[in-house]
Amino acid sequence: MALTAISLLCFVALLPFPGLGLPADSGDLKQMYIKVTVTNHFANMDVSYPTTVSKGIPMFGVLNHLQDTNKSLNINKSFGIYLESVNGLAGSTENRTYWELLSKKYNSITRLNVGIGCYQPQKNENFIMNFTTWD
Ligand code: B12
Repeated sequence: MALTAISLLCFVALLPFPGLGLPADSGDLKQMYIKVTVTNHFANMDVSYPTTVSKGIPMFGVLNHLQDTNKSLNINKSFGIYLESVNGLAGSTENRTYWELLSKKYNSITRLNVGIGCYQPQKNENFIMNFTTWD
C-alpha cells in the first residue's frame, strides 16, 4: 500500500513533464532512439519495437506512445505504475509469474529497481519486458 502511494506520487510528479506520452514529433524536445523488447521464453517469443521518443520521458509514456502507434503491442497497467499484462498475457500470483523489467545497455542487462511510472530510459537503451516466474 505504501509502495503504491510512493509510486503514485512519482507518477504524479512526472505528469507535468512536457513530452509525457506524446509522439516523438510533438514539439522541439530532444529526441532519442530506444528499443522496447517483449520476451517470453515459455512461448519462445522475442519481439522488438524500435522507436524514437522525447528525452527524459518516463517508461509508461514510451509504452503508451508505442501502444497508440503500434497495433501489435498492447499493455495493461494498474494506475500506470505496475505492468500487469503485455499483449493479453497477465502475470499471476497463483502461477507466480510476472513481467520483469530489464534494461540492456552496452550488452549488459540489469534488473530495474523501480517500476514503469518512475523509470526514465536512456538513449540507445533496450528496455525489456520479460515474462518470468519468481521463487
Ligand atoms: C514480493 C515483491 C514482488 C513480487 C510481487 C508478487 C506478489 N504477488 O506477491 C514480484 C516478483 C511480482 C515483484 C515484481 C517487481 N518488483 Co517488487 N517487490 C516485492 C517485495 C519484495 C514485497 C512486496 C510485498 O509483498 N509487500 C507486502 C504486501 C502486503 O504489500 P502490497 O503493497 O500489497 O504489495 C504489493 C506491491 O508491493 C506489489 N508490487 C511488487 N513489486 C512492485 C513494484 C512496483 C513498481 C509496484 C508499483 C508494485 C509492486 O506487489 C505486492 C503484492 O501484490 C517488495 C520489497 C518490500 N519489502 O516491500 C519489492 C518491491 C516493491 N518491488 C520493486 C520492484 C522494482 C519490482 C519490479 C519493477 C522489478 C523488476 N525490475 O521487474 C517488478 C514489477 C514489474 C512490473 N511488472 O511492473 C521495488 C519497488 C521500488 C519502487 N519504489 O518502485 C521494491 C520496493 C523492491 C526494491 N527495493 O527494489 N515484486
